[in-house]
Amino acid sequence: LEMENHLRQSLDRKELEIVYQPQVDCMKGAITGVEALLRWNHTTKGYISPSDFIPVAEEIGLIDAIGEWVLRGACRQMNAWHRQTDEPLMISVNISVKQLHDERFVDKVITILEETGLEARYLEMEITENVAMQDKQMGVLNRLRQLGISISVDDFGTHYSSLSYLKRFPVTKIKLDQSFVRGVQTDDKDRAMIKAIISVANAFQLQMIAEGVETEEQADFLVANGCHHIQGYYFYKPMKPAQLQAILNKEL
Ligand code: G
Ligand code: G
Ligand code: MN
Ligand code: NA
Repeated sequence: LEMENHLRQSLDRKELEIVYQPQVDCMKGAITGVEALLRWNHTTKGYISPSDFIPVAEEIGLIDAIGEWVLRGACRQMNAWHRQTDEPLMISVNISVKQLHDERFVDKVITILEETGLEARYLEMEITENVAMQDKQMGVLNRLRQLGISISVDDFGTHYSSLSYLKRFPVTKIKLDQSFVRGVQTDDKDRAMIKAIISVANAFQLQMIAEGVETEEQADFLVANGCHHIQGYYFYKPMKPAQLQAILNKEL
């Protein structure tokens, strides 16, 4: 209950913050996108992980407001970066399935794109497979796709019915969960799973990215097997905008 009350005030108190983690295309040797990741710097408790407070936000009906705040902030930041470079990066924003239940969601997204100036084709929404995803939410995803927004299945392979999802959903990308990547050097089954998921991505003509890549061996294995988009500490950790800005200034 205490967390609920604090969470309700976190937006007004400016305790929420967005950090950005680059996504690298190993073939190009360049950053091609960044994922926006929410952080809560609680006044007394310090840093609280989104894994802990997003479920609370969903439960108390605060996810729409928080999600909108993240989306607006991330789009605004990316549009600012776009004005400084010739090679525009993609911005990936995590969207809770609960947000898709809001019938005004698509209109809010359109408004945010207009307000921030970001073109829809540079926005990707990362959505985790979820039982709450029903036909109605698929309609929402289709409308987002029609606007030119990309849809990525986050944590792919860890939840239920992954394959039937891909058949039914208008997705553009699979995001390989870090639990598989962690086993690259030690677990035959994880290696087999990664290869299988890469085949699935190819068969469905979907883009693919691996997350949680921490070592050279993991990156090498992924690239050798056809997954060359990589996100993970091996390349970059999530960082504050100013720090990423400095990296982009050097790179681009
Ligand atoms: O960045 P970190 O590893 O702490 O994130 C933990 C979890 O929180 C991840 O599953 C991530 O998808 C989720 N998360 C991070 N930022 C957001 C956000 O802005 N919205 C939602 N819904 N989830 C987020
Ligand atoms: O579920 P989602 O993909 O949104 O979560 C991404 C989370 O993974 C982020 O919170 C980010 O902080 C974390 N992350 C990103 N790269 C790495 C990594 O290389 N190792 C670990 N352990 N976590 C990572
Ligand atoms: Mn994500
Ligand atoms: Na994930």
